[in-house]
Amino acid sequence: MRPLLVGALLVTAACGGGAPPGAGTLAIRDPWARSADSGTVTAVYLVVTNGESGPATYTGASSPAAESVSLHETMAMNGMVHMMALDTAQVIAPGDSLVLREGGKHLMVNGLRRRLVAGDTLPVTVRFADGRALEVRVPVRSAY
Ligand SMILES: [Cu+2]
Repeated sequence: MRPLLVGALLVTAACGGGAPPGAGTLAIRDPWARSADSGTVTAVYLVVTNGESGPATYTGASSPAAESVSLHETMAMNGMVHMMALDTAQVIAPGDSLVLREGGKHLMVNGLRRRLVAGDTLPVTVRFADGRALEVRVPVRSAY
């Protein structure tokens, strides 16, 4: 899948000429969210790829369609599945990715202000320590 360079307006100054698309940039790939009812919670999965020459630090996310968004990790302990809130700052080394996927890290979206059904998009803003923000339109998939 092609990386979504939705934050391009904010990062164009950092792009080197002649680099392949997606290289030399901070990009979000493969976003999706689970369908959910209004007033409930849902999870967003995506990959933040750091193609830049320096580290990038994820500091948080938000959505105008939700009360709050936090970074969680799902872990199995003693045969039970738990979710833990992670320290919000996540350093992504150059060439590395922050991977949010089912059964692992995810964005927990709390207090949905509207129902999300398959085919909708959920707007999410992902923020970094240097002040940059990547806007993502996250496609909604059926929960089951
Ligand atoms: Cu969670």
